Amino acid sequence: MGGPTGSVVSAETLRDEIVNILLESEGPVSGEEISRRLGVSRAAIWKHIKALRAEGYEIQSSTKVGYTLARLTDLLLPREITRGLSTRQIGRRVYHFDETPSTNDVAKNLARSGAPHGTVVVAERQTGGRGRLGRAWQSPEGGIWMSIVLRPKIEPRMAAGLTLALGYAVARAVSLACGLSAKLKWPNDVFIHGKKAVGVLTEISAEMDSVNYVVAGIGINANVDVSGYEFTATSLSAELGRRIDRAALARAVLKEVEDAHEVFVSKGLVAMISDITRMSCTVGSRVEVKTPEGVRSGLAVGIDEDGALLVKEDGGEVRRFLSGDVTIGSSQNLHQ
Ligand code: BT5
Repeated sequence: MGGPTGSVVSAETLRDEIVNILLESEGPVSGEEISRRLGVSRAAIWKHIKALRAEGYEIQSSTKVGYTLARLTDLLLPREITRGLSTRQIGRRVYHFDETPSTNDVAKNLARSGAPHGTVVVAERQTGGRGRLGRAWQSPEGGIWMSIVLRPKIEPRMAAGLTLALGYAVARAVSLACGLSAKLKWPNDVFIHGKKAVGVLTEISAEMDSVNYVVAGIGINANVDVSGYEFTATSLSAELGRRIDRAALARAVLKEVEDAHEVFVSKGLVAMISDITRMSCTVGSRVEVKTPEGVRSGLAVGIDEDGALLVKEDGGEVRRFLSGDVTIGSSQNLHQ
């Protein structure tokens, strides 16, 4: 679209600008004023207002006084995520879908074709949401289904540590943004009051000695009704008794992921272990760990510098697990 100055401005940018003008204004803004400030015709402004309404923005209009923004959209549109985002790189580029099979697949394709560190893919619904080991992940409307492309300069053997650092970042974001006591279940599930509210699927592409990219897939049951699920789960809205601001939580997650990624890459997991252990509901509990080699059980006594879970088996021997499926039994409260 060409403006009167001859510059070419995308429809997306114009809509961003219109939302900003309406947000900043204390009262209604006339079509004429928006048209003058953006250098496009009033007819074009009207067309963009209609498009914004279709995206879920509640914009009132009166022929005498102009336009008023009564309510922002509830969709996780890029402009809603990036407004007020305080990160340097993560979330500076956001791809939004109403529906896609899996945001991790989209992010992996983008990463393969050179998408920069911090690229984000988000969807309102996933039709083929994935968990680990081929398991399905329920992804109806109201959740945050998001994948982040990361390009850490690390060796592939550090992947388990990064997985744990990412889980910690998401748990911290949920705690800070929602005021909930979120716990990290090793390696990267987030539990609230003993039920799973968030799952993280970390997928890695690596050579022998370097990582090409990591896709961190984060699934948050934000405003989701989980009562019909045949497994035990919870959502943030169920825990809080109200709907949450998904864009604000998405921003908090991006910020915490950026911070955790930076600490991990520059100082290693060792700099985060005490914080991670404090947030863990696994350490201090009796656990069963399922691995391809079989099931082992014992008391989870700690997490080491590689991100491995340390389990003291009933025979007294301490084993380390770099991956595996953990079931938590009774807590022995070792934190005190
Ligand atoms: C996970 O797997 O917890 C990782 C989930 C990652 C989902 C995100 S959403 C964005 C991105 N795109 C994707 O396609 N995936 C990522 P896992 O630990 O394997 O847990 C899967 C198990 O959790 C299932 O077998 C169910 O028992 C349970 N489950 C499925 N959907 C759930 C949900 N919405 N909330 C809580 N539990 C769920």
